[in-house]
Amino acid sequence: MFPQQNAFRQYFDLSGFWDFRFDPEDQGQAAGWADGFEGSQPIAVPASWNDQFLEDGAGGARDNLGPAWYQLNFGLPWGFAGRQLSLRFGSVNYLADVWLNGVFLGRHEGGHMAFVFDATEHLHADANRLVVRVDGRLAPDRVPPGNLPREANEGFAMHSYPDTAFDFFPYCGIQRPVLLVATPRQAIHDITVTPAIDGEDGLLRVKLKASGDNARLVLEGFGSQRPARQALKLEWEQGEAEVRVPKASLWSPAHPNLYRLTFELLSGGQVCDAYSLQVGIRTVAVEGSLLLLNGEPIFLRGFCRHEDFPVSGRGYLPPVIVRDYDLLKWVGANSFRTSHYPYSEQMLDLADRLGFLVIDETQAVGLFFKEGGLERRLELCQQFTSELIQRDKNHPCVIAWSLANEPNSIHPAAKGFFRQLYDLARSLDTSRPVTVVSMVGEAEESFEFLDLVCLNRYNGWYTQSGDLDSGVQALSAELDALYARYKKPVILSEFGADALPGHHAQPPEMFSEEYQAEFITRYIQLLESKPYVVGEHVWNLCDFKTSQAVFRMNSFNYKGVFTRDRRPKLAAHRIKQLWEEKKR
Ligand code: BDP
Repeated sequence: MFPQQNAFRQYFDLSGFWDFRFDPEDQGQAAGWADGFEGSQPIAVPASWNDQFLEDGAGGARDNLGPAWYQLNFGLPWGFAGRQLSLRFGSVNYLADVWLNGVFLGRHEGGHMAFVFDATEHLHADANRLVVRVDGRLAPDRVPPGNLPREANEGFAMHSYPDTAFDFFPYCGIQRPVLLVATPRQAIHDITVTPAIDGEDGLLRVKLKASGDNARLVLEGFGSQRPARQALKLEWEQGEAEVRVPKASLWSPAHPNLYRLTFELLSGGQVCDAYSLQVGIRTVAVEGSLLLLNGEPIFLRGFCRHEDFPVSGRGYLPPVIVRDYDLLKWVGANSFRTSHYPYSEQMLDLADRLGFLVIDETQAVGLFFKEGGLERRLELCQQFTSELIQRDKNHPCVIAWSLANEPNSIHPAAKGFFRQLYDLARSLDTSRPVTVVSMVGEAEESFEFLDLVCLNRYNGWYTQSGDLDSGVQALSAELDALYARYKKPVILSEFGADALPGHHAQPPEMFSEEYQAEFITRYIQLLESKPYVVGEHVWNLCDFKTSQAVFRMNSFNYKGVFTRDRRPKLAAHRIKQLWEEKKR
């Protein structure tokens, strides 16, 4: 549960300038840095470390993936003493070890995901020292993987420096805020709200875990309606209830109506904790070749993006989030996928408010199945899937879970691997479709059990290069075959072409703005002519940084329809026009 501020809860944001140093010999722990270290330089938190410094040691700071150490001294904020206290990290990439006042609090593996350590017994009233060792190195037994032996990637290996098995820069560090959190001793621990629709009414099925005697719910709706109250009985610290919302205002992209549902925990007849959620009443379902929102067919128009910006890297940057939503609105999008890792919780809160349909993806990108270590990769993917669903389950904006992007799943082991992940996702949430975003097409046998067919295609770019006619023709045939075989709704989850901003060619030619605009136009026209296609996500909203490689000029992927500093290319204007016409 994201921390809140109310009469019972408080949090303090530890963002700011911390002390930082690299640990090239990996001797920091032996040298006692966990208790505090010297020889540091200031660093901004949250942000990736890679683009904050020009130099550090022989390799330079940019390509130095750690280990590195962070340290912060702070006093306990007023009002925090006597509470349950914890430290919450929004995202540390990739591996974090955390010490508070010399005491080891724990380790978390995997970036892009929040994790919490209890700190109640270890915080001092006056001076505290928080130390974090961060290891962002690439390895075959990490997810996403890197530094793979050449044969591991079944021929798909991209050779780049740093050597990622994925196409974005492996930014590392403390990339989202670190919060010091105070909660009551008797508290609400977990809330699950699943919406349903019954005629004109909405239903909110609520599950609560809390350590009090009993609880009550307060639902606030629109303007004049009075808040509705309802009791919720707890047994063994768990309780369930169904809240009926008469004549509900449903949530949708056109009308992102949100209710406010407050949980009050009672102990000895007194309220001892409270937590409020913004909830949207909407349903998602797959029926035949259709994707339904609130029982009506819906078509996803939008993009994939990256958390990526100059200097801050993958760091949490609120103005860029606002700008990106403005770009999405301007161009007429209603949807995006969190390629290729979970985005910040704040990004999803805004998607709820602004009415975007989100395919929420784990960080399982670049998976391979040939080499050893599959068990470990499965364990990590299971952890990431559970963490994602636990974190994002209450967002109305999230309409599907994506378990992975472009696994090299022509290998026979892939199907069993994804069957296990699919079953896990389904056991945690039955209210949303589950998918894997594939590049292998018909050979992706997991499509037999996945709820949506998500395919990435670059015909006219990586294949049929420069020849859009043949590319689009081949795509059309492939989509038909895919639907004929699996009979499920299809989303073209990536398609796009690099365009160097300011480079023009008529007739259109690869890498020109005209070619990108033409490529996307032809794809959109094709996709919207196929009744079983339910979505189109252009790759990518903005240009973004990658590792160095011969196929990545300036270490950028230029498939953005906006530049990295968020200016439109020709394609953005073209898409805006196309999607405006569709809406009419
Ligand atoms: C797709 C990947 C994406 C890449 C894109 C590209 O899913 O991460 O950035 O290709 O090559 O295969 O531009």
